[in-house]
Amino acid sequence: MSNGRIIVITDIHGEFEKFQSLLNKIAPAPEDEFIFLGDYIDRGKNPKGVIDKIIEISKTHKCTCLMGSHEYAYLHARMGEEYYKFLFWSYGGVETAECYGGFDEIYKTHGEFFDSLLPYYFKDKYLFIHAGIRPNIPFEEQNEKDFYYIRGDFINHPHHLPQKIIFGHTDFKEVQIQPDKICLDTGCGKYPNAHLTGMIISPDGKESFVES
Ligand SMILES: [Mn+2]
Repeated sequence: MSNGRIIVITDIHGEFEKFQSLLNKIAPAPEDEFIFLGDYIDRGKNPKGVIDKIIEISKTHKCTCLMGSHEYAYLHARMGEEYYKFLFWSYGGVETAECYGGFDEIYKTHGEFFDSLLPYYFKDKYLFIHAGIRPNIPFEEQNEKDFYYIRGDFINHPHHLPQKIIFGHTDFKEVQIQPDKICLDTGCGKYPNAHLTGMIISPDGKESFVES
């Protein structure tokens, strides 16, 4: 057991000020650890600042960074796949390319970060993942794309894994708390007045939420 808190943040979407404001409110202690659930980029104006900040945090804190649908789309767009090029440019990639000074510059600047992103993370009684899993299919047989893109099929059905799943990807006005899952995406990057919401798991297992 660690004596630090676990701080979970998802779907920052380039909103550097909201990210910084949330960090100020959380006031991380050296023993705290961070888990980021993906979607660092797209829509907001400063995705480069967001990723630079995460890299900075990772020098002083344990950080686990997961792949989001937007990073997955960027990496596949980069490999020339038309469908992902369409997704990238249709859902906020314009702002990201502008911030980095070009599409290729994103990878030139932060390729190492993109290549280090994990598909999911099991810890204690939790599974952390960007979008979810497909219910009623064993974990070993899951399709990786569902980890980044699934919505209603996951959200509206019990998943029957022993872990509680903490995820983002689908935005709601408030944090969605169900017995077997919690969605933390409160629309940051999508709506000007939306908060970025962080989840804190204290060493005694208590769950709480902080807004930017
Ligand atoms: Mn998102």
